This record gives sequence, C-alpha cells and structure tokens, in this order.
Amino acid sequence: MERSSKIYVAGHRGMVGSAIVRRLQAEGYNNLTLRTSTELDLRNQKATEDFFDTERPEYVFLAAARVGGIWANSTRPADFLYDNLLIQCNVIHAAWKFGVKKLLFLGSSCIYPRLSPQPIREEYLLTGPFEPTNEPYALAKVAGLKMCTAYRRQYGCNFITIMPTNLYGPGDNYDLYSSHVLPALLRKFHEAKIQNSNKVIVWGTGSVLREFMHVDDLADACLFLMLHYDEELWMNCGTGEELSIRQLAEIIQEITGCNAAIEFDPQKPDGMPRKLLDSSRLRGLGWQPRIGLKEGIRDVYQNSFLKEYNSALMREKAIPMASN
Ligand code: GFB
Repeated sequence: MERSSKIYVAGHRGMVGSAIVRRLQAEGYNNLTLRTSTELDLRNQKATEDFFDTERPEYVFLAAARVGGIWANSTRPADFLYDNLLIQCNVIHAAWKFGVKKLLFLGSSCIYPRLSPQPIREEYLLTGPFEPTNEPYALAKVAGLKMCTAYRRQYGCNFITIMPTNLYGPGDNYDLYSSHVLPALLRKFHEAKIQNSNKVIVWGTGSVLREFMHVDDLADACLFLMLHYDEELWMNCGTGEELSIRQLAEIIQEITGCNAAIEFDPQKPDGMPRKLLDSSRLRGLGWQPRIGLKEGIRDVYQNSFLKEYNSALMREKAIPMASN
C-alpha cells in the first residue's frame, strides 16, 4: 500500500473505523474514500457495488458493522445477524468484483467457543458452541472470516482478517443499553459522582474475566497487518492482560474519583466466563500494543468521555430509551 493508494475505510464514523482513519492520516495516507451510512447503506448490494464501481478503491478496511455489548446482543439478535451478514457479504463480494488489491476484515474475539481453552489460539475456532448471548454476532463474524478465506482460495484475493479483543477508546458508545462494559461503567461512575449517589450497579457477578485494548492500538495493528501480512489464517489481537469485571469497576471508580459503592446485579448476564486471546502470532511478527489499561481509560475520561456522553444524552432525549 502506497501513501497515494486509494483506501476505503468502511464504517469510518464508528470507534474502530475512525481510529483507522486517524492512524492512516497520521502516516500520510490521504487518498481516502469515506461514506457515512446515510450516504451509502452497505446492506444494499446495488448501492455497494455502484460505489465500488465508481470509486475503485485499491485497499479496504472493513470496519462497518452493527456492534454492541451483551445487552444489545441478547435483545436484538435478528439485527446483529441480518445487518452484519449483509454488510460483509456486499463489501467482500464487491471488493472481489472490482479488483480490490487487499482487504482487511474486522472480526471479534466472541467468535471463539464459550468454553474455549485459554488463552485462545486462532485454531480453536469452531471447536465448541458459541456463547449464547452473542451467537448471532459471532455467527456473522465467522461467516465474514470464511468469506475472506473462500474468496482467497477460489479467486486468489488477498483478503485477511483480524480478531480484536474487547475494545474501548475515543468514539465509544455511552448508551447504557447498547454499550460495552467499559464505557457503561465510565458513565455510571461519572453520573454517581455528579449526582452524589451512594452505589453503582454493575451487571452480572463481576467475576468474569475480560481483556481490553485501546482502539488506537488496534488501528495500529490494522495498518501493520495491511502492510506486512498476507496469509489466510486470521490474526488475534489483544494485550495479553485480563482482569475481572470487579477489578475493572474498581479502576474506573478510582479514575472517575467516585466514592459510590459497587453493587452487583446477578440477574444480568455474565456472558463468556473468560475471553483472553493468545496474540503470540502477532507479537511474533514484531507488533505490540503501547497503551496500558489505566493510562488508556484515564485518557478517554479526560479527553473524549464528556463530549460523547453528552451526545448519548441528547440521543436519549430525542428517542426515549424504552425504544432500544
Ligand atoms: O462488554 P460487554 O457488554 O460484552 O460485557 P461481552 C462484559 C461483562 O461486563 C459482562 C458485565 O459480564 C457484563 O454483564 N457488565 C457489568 C456490563 N456491568 C455492565 C454494564 O453496565 N454494561 C455492560 N454492557 N456490561 C460482547 C459481545 O460480549 O463483547 C459482543 O456481546 C462483542 O458480541 C463484544 O463480541 C466485544 O464481552 O460479554
């Protein structure tokens, strides 16, 4: 990929896509072609193919997806399956049809079996049942990964896949019913602080383990793989460090400076008991993350939280939460 190459970042308004755009621009890749979902609905095959026909991107980062935390995944299974299957089918097929030189597909660590051995190696894919709370999303992401390998085998396309761990960072979603745990807890502790509440409710038992990566590290890994990796086998991308949801809550309690007590709600789902990626293949290629968890959360709380939290509040005023 040259600095002058024409690059399409699908999903550039999302947390991952916007981080990829920032990273590309910082490196001098300025020939980007970008469309919002209103300008181009990637679920529409004709619109997607017309876009590829007109724009002829040479490289594609496929970061467009319907994403969400455990609650959104559990309550909107049809949307997660339908939207993600259509988006990735249309983009991957058009990338083949219009001669894209290389495509990077963004997967997710939830594609691995619920009770996978840990840390999770790439080859554990499809060795056991999915975690039920995110089965539709996982199925869609596995289908996307398999499309990349199928187009590679049948048509010789250089389509690769990265499997990121749980992410956070600028551009995150602070809506309590669709967000992931980290932004949800930032919001809950922030609100408890300004409202002087004496407790914060954390879903589940708090004992499940997760690994979190700053999205700027992921964007760096995406560019690294676009430049240096051409193999079929998908690539795990994580930090190698895990912590319990209770420990995460304690870190966020400290960073937000909130004195409220932590109370768990075991009626809410826990999801996968553990989800730690084995990222040694990516490390072996010479890539590693740079942003520590506390440093990353502090940075988000100081620099991007308020603006994005306020946008979430505005959206909630416009569309009451009950409609989620
Ligand atoms: O981040 P999260 O929604 O997604 O939840 P998953 C992680 C854990 O945090 C679960 C707990 O055990 C939640 O019960 N948790 C505690 C909370 N308090 C909260 C809260 O206020 N909000 C949320 N959202 N969680 C998702 C998958 O799984 O991970 C997706 O559903 C995707 O498919 C994504 O793969 C990365 O890690 O459980």
